[in-house]
Amino acid sequence: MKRIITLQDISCVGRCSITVALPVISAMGVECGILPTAVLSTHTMFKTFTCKDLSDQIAPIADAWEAEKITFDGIYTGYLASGEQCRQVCAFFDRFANADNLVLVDPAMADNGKLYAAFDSSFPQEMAKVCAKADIILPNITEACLLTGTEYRTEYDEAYIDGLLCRLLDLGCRTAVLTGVSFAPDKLGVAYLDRDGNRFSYFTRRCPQSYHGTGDLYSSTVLGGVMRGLDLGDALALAADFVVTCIEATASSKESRWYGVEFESQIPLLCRMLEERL
Ligand code: PXL
Repeated sequence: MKRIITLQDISCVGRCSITVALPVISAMGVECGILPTAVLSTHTMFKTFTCKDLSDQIAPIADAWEAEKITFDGIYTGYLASGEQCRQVCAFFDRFANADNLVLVDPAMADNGKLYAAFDSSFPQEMAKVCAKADIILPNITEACLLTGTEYRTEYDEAYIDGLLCRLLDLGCRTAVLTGVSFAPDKLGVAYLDRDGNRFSYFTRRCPQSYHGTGDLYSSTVLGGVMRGLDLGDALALAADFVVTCIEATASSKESRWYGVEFESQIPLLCRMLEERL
């Protein structure tokens, strides 16, 4: 069985980061170790929240793993709480990333044209250094603009998306995947470009609802799929289909909550979708 390590926060309530990655990746048949980089009461979209930054724990935990000769088939990062934490994560990559494993970075820091409230304007350049060390990065369009100093647009054409993908590769990563791409009002999807010039895109129907944590659900499912041996395009498509299913389940649930997507009820379906594609 493949083993990955995910470095991101624990938001105790609200279905994002580790509380999504751990159940989803485990259900996909991949061992999911965690390195909690911060503990928050909820994610930062709530009016009131606490945050204990655990950046100073990353190096000693890495020391212990190195002493125990623990290795990982994948390293996956999501929301990082500070610029200092980005530097600690880069140092972690330098110790644990190698030619035989995969580094996937979801630079979760912004959406809808805006940086999340907890960050200042210097944060994207620290996250860009984390992206530089990745095999695969998965920004949305807002994050891609902040990472590359590109003007954010809500109306765009294929040339704009292509320009963003090229600039993301210039950061240093091997494959850039843009999420939340749309060229038609009723379709939403992803597009990627890699260093060898390979391109791929995949679109699903657009759901009118939007829930927090769908980006984390998407990245976790992509990583699970790739670790199970799907090629990247198949993993991106599987994850897109799964997220749409979860959004629809959330929208039709009586307990539908704005802060998180109801993925739990859909886990058996995810397992079937994965098995069909293996
Ligand atoms: O879903 C991304 C995310 C993860 N973790 C925390 C967040 C957010 C988005 O706001 O605040 C703490």
